[in-house]
Amino acid sequence: YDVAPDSGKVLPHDERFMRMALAMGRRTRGVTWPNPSVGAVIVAEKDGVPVVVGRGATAPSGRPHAEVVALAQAGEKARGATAYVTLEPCAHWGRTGPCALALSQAGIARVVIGTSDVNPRVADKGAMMLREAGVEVVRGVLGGECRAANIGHFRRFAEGRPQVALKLAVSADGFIGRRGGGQVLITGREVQRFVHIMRAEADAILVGIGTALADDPMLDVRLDGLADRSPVRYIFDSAARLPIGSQLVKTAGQVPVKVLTTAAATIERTTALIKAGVEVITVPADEAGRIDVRAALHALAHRGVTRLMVEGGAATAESFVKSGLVDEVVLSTGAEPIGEGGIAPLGQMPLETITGNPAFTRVSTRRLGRDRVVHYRREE
Ligand code: AOF
Ligand code: ZN
Repeated sequence: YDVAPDSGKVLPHDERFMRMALAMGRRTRGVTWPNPSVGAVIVAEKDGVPVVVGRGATAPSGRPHAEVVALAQAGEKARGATAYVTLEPCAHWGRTGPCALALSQAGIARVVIGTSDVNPRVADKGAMMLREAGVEVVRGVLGGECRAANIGHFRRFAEGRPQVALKLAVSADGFIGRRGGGQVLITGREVQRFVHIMRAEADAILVGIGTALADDPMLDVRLDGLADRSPVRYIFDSAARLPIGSQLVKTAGQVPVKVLTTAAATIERTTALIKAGVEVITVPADEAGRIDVRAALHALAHRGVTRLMVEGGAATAESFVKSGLVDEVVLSTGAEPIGEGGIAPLGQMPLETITGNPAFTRVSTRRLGRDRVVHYRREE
């Protein structure tokens, strides 16, 4: 098909409105999967000044698309206006017609696209459909940021796995807990808040059975204004040991719980979990009998997950780091030491596997209360 260069020229204010579109898309991050969370802004000229006449984000569950929401808001003002979209408008017939067609039919004269799509049904076809309708098209404005905003969507299509962020919380002396000590508070309230926002922006969250047994966690989002944003909960549980009486299983009716297990699990265990409303997914094991990380991630992507947050514990974090499939690490460090009996965060691997690894770049460092949070990203 036609991959001729786009016709349009970049204008000085294009970046400003693309930034606004990025902020719109972020509003529904974590709740649009399997779709990406796209942002769209429609800008009309009024007395020579650009004015925003419509804004939209991909709706929860993935439809309607961002462009449709923004066009509905703009109404007649869309005629002759410019649309800013973080991702190439779709070109396929889904539950509704293609967004590229909706834009041209609404009279949009110019479309500024952050990045081309990776979905083969859309890639380059959306831009082509617009050009064929006589719409001026510009691509690549804040392209890197727009790609990063939906990196999970790109990874799911290109690599068959979600984007993986590993969250680690260590004490001042580098431990995640104390042996036999139950749940130890490592970081303060500000970091907990930050973690709940991260959870809200993830499609799915994953912990190992060790953590599930030791802490009996809920893994939900408990923040004002962010209710209904809890990610789907996955457990690495090679022998399907998750107790039927656990918080996770008891709340499976509200927020889905999925157990990733291996052929080592007994039929009795898996049947009991299924009866309790848990989805049981059997994946291959590695030589040590542990869940094969790549196979597990493939199963998640197959179910639509684009952004996964891994919350430990040590064995699970070690498996993920060993697999080489961790894309981001969020490391929070508390103010107090644990001392005797401390549990290392990555099992047999030193934390320097991440913090001292040139493949991981420190993208931000912030202080939250008495704690420090460092965000690392693996170079592409
Ligand atoms: C857009 N605007 O807001 C989003 C788009 O299953 P469907 O029919 O909803 O299409 C999903 C595909 O559309 C998805 O894989 C991605 O390529 C694109 N997402 N496109 O024009 C949007 N979320
Ligand atoms: Zn669309």
